[in-house]
Amino acid sequence: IALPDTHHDFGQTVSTLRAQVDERLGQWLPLAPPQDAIATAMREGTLAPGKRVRPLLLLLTLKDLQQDATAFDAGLDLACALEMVHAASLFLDDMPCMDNAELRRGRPTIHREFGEDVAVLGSVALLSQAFSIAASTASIDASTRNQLVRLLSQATGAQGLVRGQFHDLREGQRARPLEAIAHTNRLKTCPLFTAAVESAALLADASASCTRHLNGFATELGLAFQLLDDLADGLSPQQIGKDSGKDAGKSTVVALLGPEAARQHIEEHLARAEQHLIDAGIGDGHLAQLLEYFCAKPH
Ligand code: GRG
Repeated sequence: IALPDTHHDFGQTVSTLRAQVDERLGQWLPLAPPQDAIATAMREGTLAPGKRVRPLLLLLTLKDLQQDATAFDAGLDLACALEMVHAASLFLDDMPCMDNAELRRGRPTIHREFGEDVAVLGSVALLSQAFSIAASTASIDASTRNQLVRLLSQATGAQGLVRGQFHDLREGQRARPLEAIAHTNRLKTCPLFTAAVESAALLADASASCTRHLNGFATELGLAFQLLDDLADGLSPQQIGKDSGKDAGKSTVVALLGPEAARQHIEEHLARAEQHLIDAGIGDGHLAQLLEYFCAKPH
């Protein structure tokens, strides 16, 4: 008996969702006449080939919670808002005052191509656009929409990405114990992961217990994802392009314990993520396949 090729099928699902996200992003992003550097940077930076993990998390959660086409359509808008916040954060993260990177998604970083002024202004414009999209989400009641906007705002602001980034910048340069590194990783990488699944849970009107387990799942996946990112960073052109003064010697789990132990930690996070899905009652759905997909094909 031929077993279904689940990875192949799931790979198709992922490709289709990415294409849908990119099409919708293309509709939301400003059309860019060549002389409009801000619009061009917003468009190119956001549509550049990233993995679209945060949108995938939102949309696959909706699928696992058996949502219909109307909810999926609202989810696509929210997925775009999340990806725009993520892109905005990458514009800033790559700047000389932060990680000082030359390359992002295989292309010159925004400040290298367009200037630092455009990177800052483009980032602010992307954030503004993201909140406008979230506030305009169609076909949901006003109270749910308010909660969705608040969720995105909390994931982004002084208690979310901004806090995580500041921790990373200020603490990441000195030697730290494992717990301190894990704390920074949780602050900087998990907020948009948890916002993705919690947005889907809100759209689906999921139970408190299901939402709690989805949150646990996204946190564990985020932690695994950051370790994968650190592992890949050691080899990637991005790292080679980075200013040695800024980013070399950053205290990551990989730097502290070595790649083997980091891989062990990744496995542990992924196992805990899987358990959360089982506890949420969706242990054999799309999100579970996403975990397998990550193990088999980390990046
Ligand atoms: C909210 C605009 C704004 C800024 C907040 C700069 C900043 C402050 C936060 C950046 C936080 C940051 C860079 C976290 C790292 C997260 C991470 C793993 C990035 C790489 O994400 P991938 O692998 O990238 O999903 P792709 O390119 O695939 O999308």
